[in-house]
Amino acid sequence: MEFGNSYVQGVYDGLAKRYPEQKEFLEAAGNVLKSLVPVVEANPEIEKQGILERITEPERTIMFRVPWVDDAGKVQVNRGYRVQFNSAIGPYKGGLRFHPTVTLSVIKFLGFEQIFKNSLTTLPMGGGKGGSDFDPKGKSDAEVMRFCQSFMTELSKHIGPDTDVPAGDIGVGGREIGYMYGQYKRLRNEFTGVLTGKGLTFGGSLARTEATGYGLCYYVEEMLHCMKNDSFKGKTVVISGAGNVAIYATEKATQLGAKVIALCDSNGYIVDNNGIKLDVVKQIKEVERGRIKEYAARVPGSEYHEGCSGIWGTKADIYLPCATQNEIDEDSAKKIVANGAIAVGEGANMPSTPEAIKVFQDAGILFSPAKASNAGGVAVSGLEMSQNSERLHWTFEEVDAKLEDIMKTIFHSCYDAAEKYGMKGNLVAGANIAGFEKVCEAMLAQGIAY
Ligand code: NDP
Ligand code: 2IT
Repeated sequence: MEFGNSYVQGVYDGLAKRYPEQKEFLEAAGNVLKSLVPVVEANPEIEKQGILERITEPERTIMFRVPWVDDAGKVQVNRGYRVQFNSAIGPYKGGLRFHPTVTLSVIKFLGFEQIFKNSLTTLPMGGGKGGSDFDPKGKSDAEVMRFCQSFMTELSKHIGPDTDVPAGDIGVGGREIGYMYGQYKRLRNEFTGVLTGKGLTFGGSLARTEATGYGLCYYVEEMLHCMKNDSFKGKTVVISGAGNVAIYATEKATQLGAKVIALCDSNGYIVDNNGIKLDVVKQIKEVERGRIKEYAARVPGSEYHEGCSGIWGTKADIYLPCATQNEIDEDSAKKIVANGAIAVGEGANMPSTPEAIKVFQDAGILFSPAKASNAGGVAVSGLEMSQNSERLHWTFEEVDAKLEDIMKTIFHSCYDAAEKYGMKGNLVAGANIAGFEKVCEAMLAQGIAY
């Protein structure tokens, strides 16, 4: 990667040399470093104080063995991770991902992105991420419980309500958070807000389940309004994924007057030109933990196609990738542009490859980067921490109104930061810069330990 600045180039080249196998982390770090070149050039303290070298190296990386017993009585072993990336502006905060593709590189990319995302929310949260290569798919409830208990037995030594507060991500929802919370409480004899995304009966926040998907739509609505004098109303929308983020993005886009016509899982995608029936999707995915293919069998007039990438060939006005990283490559991006899209809003973390982002930017379509437009989940996690600290519950309406306000504020921070550095309309650069500025200021103020 070329940066046109010798300091930034040196930082990136150093990372590439030290972590040649960490493809996802290098992709995320390269993207952020590229946006920061004008900031570095305007502020010599950044180089002098080694801010970029420090911010790209986690404060702490914890890797551990997770042994558990399956239903047949056999011992299984997975690997657990928690990367505590940056605590300059608050306790480490970020989700846990349980998926067979989890590696240190994946957790590092997610933890790195989380630093800037959490800063953008305006709330006092540092960046972290964790997870395991455990695959919850096809496991019984009892197996998932034993895995979560074993995972937390080690993780509990490293987290705490004022130290590090994990939450959900791919493969970790209310069920897993509940089992992990129970184990933490058993081990520590403490009832604290050590995890977010908890059940509503034990400290969870209303609207946390909906927050990422709803927040994504609030952000995109504001982007459409401010940059194109437009809105979701009357638009067709393609959404990838069929999990937590995709489901609640579908719900909010529909409430805002759009018609969502496609969803997918890792096996294939469905198209329903009459508009996705979300009650059917919720029944299949949230209640039965089934496959999205079932939808086509239950809803006449809808179709199922094997394979995921075909979803980007489905014509729509707005695309919201909400499944996983690098799900939109250059070819898929070209299809989206050829379909006449007006906007792409990232719900998943880093769903578009750098080549895909270039295609969108060259075509002049609106593009909102993940760390800005999917920050609603962690923002409401921050509000859950506030409620836990004051031992109160806020109403759904109160949390939802705060979420909408935070998402609009994030849009304007990104827009304004891009404009300030001469890149008007480039929300990728704006999000990286606006997220970085607060963390950088805090790091400079706190000095380093000799
Ligand atoms: P879920 O586990 O609830 O759902 C993930 C969905 O994406 C499932 O439908 C899954 O299909 C699909 N998926 C996963 N991997 C792939 C793949 N390789 N190819 C195609 N589809 C895939 O996770 P979430 O909805 O919580 O997370 C989705 C994305 O949003 C992730 O990138 C996550 O990091 C991000 N995110 C989540 C937040 C949250 O609050 N939950 C907050 C901010 C970002 P299948 O069932 O077949 O695996
Ligand atoms: O990627 C993310 O922002 C999340 N998975 C949510 C993290 C959180 O702490 O709520």
